[in-house]
Amino acid sequence: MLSALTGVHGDRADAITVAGRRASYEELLGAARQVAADIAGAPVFAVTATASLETVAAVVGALLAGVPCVPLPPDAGPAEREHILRDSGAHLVPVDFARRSSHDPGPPADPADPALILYTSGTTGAPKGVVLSTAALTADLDALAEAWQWNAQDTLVHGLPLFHVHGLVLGVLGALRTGSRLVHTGRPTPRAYAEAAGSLYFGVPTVWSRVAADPAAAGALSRARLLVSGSAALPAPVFRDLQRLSGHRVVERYGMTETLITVSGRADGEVRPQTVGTPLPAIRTRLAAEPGAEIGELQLTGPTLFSGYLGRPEATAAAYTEDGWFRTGDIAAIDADGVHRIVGRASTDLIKSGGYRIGAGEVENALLDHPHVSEAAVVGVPDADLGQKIVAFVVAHGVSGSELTDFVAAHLSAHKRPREVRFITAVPRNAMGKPQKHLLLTDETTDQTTGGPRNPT
Ligand code: MCA
Ligand code: AMP
Repeated sequence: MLSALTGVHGDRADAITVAGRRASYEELLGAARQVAADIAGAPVFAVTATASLETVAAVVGALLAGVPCVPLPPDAGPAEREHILRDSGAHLVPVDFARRSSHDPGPPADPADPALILYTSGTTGAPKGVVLSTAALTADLDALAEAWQWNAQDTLVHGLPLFHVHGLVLGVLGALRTGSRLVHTGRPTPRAYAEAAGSLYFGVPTVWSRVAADPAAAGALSRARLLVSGSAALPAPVFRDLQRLSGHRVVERYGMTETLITVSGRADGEVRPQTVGTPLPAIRTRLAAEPGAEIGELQLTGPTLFSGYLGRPEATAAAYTEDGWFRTGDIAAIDADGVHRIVGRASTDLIKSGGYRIGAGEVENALLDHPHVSEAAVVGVPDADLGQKIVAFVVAHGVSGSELTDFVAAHLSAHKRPREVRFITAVPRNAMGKPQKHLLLTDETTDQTTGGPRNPT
């Protein structure tokens, strides 16, 4: 994974820039060796995954020591944080980039061993730990490097969070694996993307939509080689605007925390809007479609798949078909030339907002922890900026919508907060008591659209 650290940029003072701080590979290796020494012998460790050089050193230290790393979202509230630490058994290890070691931590770990444990939401319950091996990570990064002609001549730019696959695996490990320079902009603002003057850019659709709304920033990206979008569907108007303003047809790729990136457009291929390209080498895909139907659940196999959900063999088994294919839960179509299109999700209880995957059940449970909330149903509503925005329907008295938003933001993490709270008199349910969420978006059940309750008590 780390062979490129001694490559062409081995002695560059600015091989890595994160949120304005620069480091050479030598400095990074020194800080990572110190982390490796600090965690040696531990079964697993956690790091507060701020957008910082410390997080990069922690992850490289994990690989050097062969100890899996759990990157903790920095704004995780007490409920989420305790869950992740308890579930993984990891202790938080502080990282100081100024502490460096020259001690070689020894031979690399077995590639089949866990390298990262990333927590991700399901439709119900608390997030599960997705165990990713070094072998899966390297298989994915090498396939992407080939598809995107990504190499040590590139400067990769992005500003994505360092506790998910997109920002951490592609955005950090990908740069280290290929030996490209990395500029992490701290936050993914259009201006920061424009100023970074990179050759290769990563973003979620919300980021691209904001870049497209800033013609000067989008125009500055015309000097780049390749723009890549993923984590959610890139809207066609954003694709068109970026082509007009930057000259680039943004390449889309598709993946999941559990599978890593499995399907992608290519730097040397034809790029069509609203398609995610073809399966990476060694990935096989199929659709579980009704006879005669052209769309169905996308299922896949290949070397980039996770090793399982940590401590949850039943959930892991349930994620696979009987004949061993991973069920993505995404509904797709495959064109005659093998180009894949993602057309939706099987479950409405997994929400994608700003590229973050958020389980409706987790937000509902957080709302129900509030003493004034008696019922809660959470849905994802189409939103021009975020793709979907979280809307919470609650039965509650004596509390305002913004108080509930703050409650969820503090309890879980800020990106899981409802962007809108609507007060209703009862959650519509079927005879079995199951919420009928599709009925919630009709006006009849809604007392009002935003803010506090109509009759606060
Ligand atoms: C606002 N804030 C609050 C509240 N309201 N904080 C606490 N309580 C509140 N009530 C704060 C936030 O903490 C944040 O602070 C600031 O306001 C802005 O809020 P935020 O929601 O973060 O901003 P946004 O502008 O809506 O974010 C858009 C975004 C973000 C930057 C695009 O959604 C993002 O980073 N998305 C990337 C998700 C991602 O990487 N997904 C990849 C998953 P402050 O500014 O201080 O932080 S991996 C994956 O999907 C697969 C493998 C794949 O295919 O890639
Ligand atoms: P996560 O586990 O956070 O990585 O989210 C994975 C989900 O993101 C997938 O199951 C898809 O629903 C969605 N996703 C990722 N990339 C794309 C894309 N290019 N187009 C549409 N959906 C995507």
